[in-house]
Formats: sequence, structure tokens, C-alpha cells
Amino acid sequence: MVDSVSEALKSERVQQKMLTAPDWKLSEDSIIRTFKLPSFRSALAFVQWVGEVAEAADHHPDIDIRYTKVKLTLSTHSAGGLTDKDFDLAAQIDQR
Ligand code: H2B
Repeated sequence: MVDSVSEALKSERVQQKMLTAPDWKLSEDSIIRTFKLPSFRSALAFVQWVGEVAEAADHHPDIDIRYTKVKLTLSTHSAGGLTDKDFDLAAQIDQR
């Protein structure tokens, strides 16, 4: 299914969108941000919160927990690239 929300963005549009997500790094067909938390327990709590936001958005990051660091990778697998859903979720996570 292709619609305005789930269609993969063209690279020029991705470049524009990256300006709205300065803390995220573009990596091929995804955007990545690593968060440093004060403890492993708070990293787990952060991931739990991200999970709730992701469920509400029906859009789910890849999550890599390494002790107190949490790496989130956003991509829209069903569209084979970045979509507005990724940038919308990044903006919500940035509000934490
Ligand atoms: N999350 C991400 N990151 N990419 C997807 O393509 C995706 C998803 N698909 N969450 C969603 C769920 C899809 O399975 C449901 C039906 O919308």
C-alpha cells in the first residue's frame, strides 16, 4: 500500500526532514539516535516509554540496549525506507 504517510521519501525530501531532526544521524534507509541514561534501570524505563509511544503510533524502532546506552533505529520496513512516520516518531521521542 502506498499513501502519503507510508511512501518512502525521496532523498531530497529526506535531507529537508533531517533539518527537523538534528540529533538523529542518517544511515542509509534509517535514522539513528543514541541516548545515554544515568543507569541500566533508567535505560530500561526509557525503552519501556519508547515502546508505549511506538505502540500508540503503530510504528516501532529497532532498539539496542548496551548497559546505559540505548540506540534507536527508525525506518519504515514496509515502505523500504524512511517515511514521515519515522520523522514523526523521532519528534515524539525527542520530547522525552
Ligand atoms: N514499524 C516500522 N518501523 N516499520 C514498519 O514497516 C512497521 C512498523 N509496520 N510497525 C507496521 C508496524 C505494520 O506492521 C502495521 C500493520 O502497521
